[in-house]
Amino acid sequence: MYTAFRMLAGPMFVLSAVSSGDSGGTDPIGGGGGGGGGGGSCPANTICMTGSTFSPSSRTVGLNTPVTWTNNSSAAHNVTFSKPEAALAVGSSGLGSFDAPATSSQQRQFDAPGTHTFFCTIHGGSATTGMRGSVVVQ
Ligand SMILES: [Cu+2]
Repeated sequence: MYTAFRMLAGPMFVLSAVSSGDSGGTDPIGGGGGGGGGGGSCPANTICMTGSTFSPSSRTVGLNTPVTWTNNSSAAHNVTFSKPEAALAVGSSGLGSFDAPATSSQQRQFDAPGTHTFFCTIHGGSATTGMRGSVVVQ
């Protein structure tokens, strides 16, 4: 009995040594699990970035209504508009396309009705494929 116990303890020790060496270089990527809270509940008029998707991928808003893009992930994204000139500044913010570093937020608004397409070029997005979304302004 005693012997079997000691044999079990051996492999466990090796496993823990391997996994602790493994986590040496990484940041709190595990903390991204907290994004689970935002998974189904991105706030109103907001488009969240989780993993390599925009969620929800489409929002319908009124004219001149601020839309917020929030990067909840630990990866960098960008929001590149098909028509950057249509993505207008909100307050003192910038206008047009923008970079979205981890945990950042930015707002834009639109004064023309229609579908405004945007995508993330870092994750293979274009107007028709990859990481992309749209704001429908009416
Ligand atoms: Cu991206």
